[in-house]
Amino acid sequence: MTMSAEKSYDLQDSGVLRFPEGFVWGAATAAYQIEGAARDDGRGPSVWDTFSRTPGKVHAGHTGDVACDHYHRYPEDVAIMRDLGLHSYRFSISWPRVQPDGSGPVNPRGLDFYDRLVDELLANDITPIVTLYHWDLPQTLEDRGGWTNREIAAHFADYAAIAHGRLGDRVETWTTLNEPWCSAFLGYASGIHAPGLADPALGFSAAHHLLLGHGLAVQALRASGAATVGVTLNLSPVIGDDTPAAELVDGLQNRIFLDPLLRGEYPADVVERARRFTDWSFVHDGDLETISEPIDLLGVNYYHPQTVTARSGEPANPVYPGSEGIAFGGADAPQTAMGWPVQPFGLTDLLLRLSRDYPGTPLIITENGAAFDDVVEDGEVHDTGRLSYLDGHLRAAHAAIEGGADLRGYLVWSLLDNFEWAEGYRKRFGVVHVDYATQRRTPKDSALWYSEVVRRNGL
Ligand code: IFM
Repeated sequence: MTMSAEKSYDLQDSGVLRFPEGFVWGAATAAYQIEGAARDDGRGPSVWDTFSRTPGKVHAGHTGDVACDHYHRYPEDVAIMRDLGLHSYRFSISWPRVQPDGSGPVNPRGLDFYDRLVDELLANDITPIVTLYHWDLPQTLEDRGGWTNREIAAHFADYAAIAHGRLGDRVETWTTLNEPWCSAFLGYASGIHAPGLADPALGFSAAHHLLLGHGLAVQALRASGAATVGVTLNLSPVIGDDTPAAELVDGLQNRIFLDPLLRGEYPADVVERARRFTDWSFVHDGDLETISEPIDLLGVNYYHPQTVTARSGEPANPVYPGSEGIAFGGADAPQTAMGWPVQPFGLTDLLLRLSRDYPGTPLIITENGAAFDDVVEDGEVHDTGRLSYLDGHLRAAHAAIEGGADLRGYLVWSLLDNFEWAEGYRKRFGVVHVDYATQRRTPKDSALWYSEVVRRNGL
């Protein structure tokens, strides 16, 4: 889908907006970003342990060794969510905590942690939503080729069954992957994320094996009796006056995952463009049927649209292999601390586009939020930038519901400030501030405001 830059919605109207009854409000996190306890209770090493120790890969050499120490402080974090009135909490399970080598022996002490966390959530009336994979691949599997090795897909399905076997009596909603685009194209095509490989061909093969792992995991979860199964994608509408450029980037960002998952086919234009890197021989007969196994829920992570302009001589953006001749950026909008434009209308357009082009799959916003340079003043954090970002995006989500999108919930990214991957701890996305020296948590103004939104089920 492409959009013209002029398109916008009236998001300024501050009349009362109510969300549908039963709308799910919550917050999201991920294991490596908050847990810490990297060597506790038999956890195996992950690619992010290795990558963060590789000089020059992560800002200031930060690692997830301690992070928010959530592994030990989870009761306090659950209490914060309870006090905010959140309905739901999306967290990820660390594969190397549960299966230190990614296949073979299970580590019961790792599963015990998630057992305790789920019980604590339920005791506080908070519904758990589990993500099975949020980027912390067991290093042993990476040593055998990681997501570029087809064998990993079956290992992932085994791990899904193990996790469901322990938690499935209390957890209803399961998502397989978080943002496979990042795993494939930041991890294997551009080297920005772990494992730090930079080869476009590997990016496409990793994308396919992630999708195959998802499909096999859906089958494994269904066989174990999982009630609701889905996947989370990071999707960005592409804005540009040059239609072919915008179409190409839309294919490389969005349709490369949406089409196989929800239509059982790779988009022809993406297949053609990628032929300069790969012959696609990693796609075997029957794979697309597995990948398009029906799902109950599509998780949408939205932060900002992509603005693109055709510009001859422009080298390819390594995260979009084959994108030479296209310049990225230049949106006329305020920016967050990540340098990302604040353009809430993109969320409305995205949700309506999903409803139109991929009908029949309920949607949930599994991440939306913003980093700002927050400071604690007299025990308070006046994060007006984040508050207005969230306000704008909730209005945008509401507009999409009014336009017919089947949106079931909204999970803010993130509950806590945390390890922002290659950016280390310098970018703060939390609605709750974390002082990493003391591990003190301070709900920001945005958290208190969000709590009111949840209470009123509206704005
Ligand atoms: O922190 C990340 C998260 O792990 C995945 N989605 C985007 C967030 C902000 O960059």
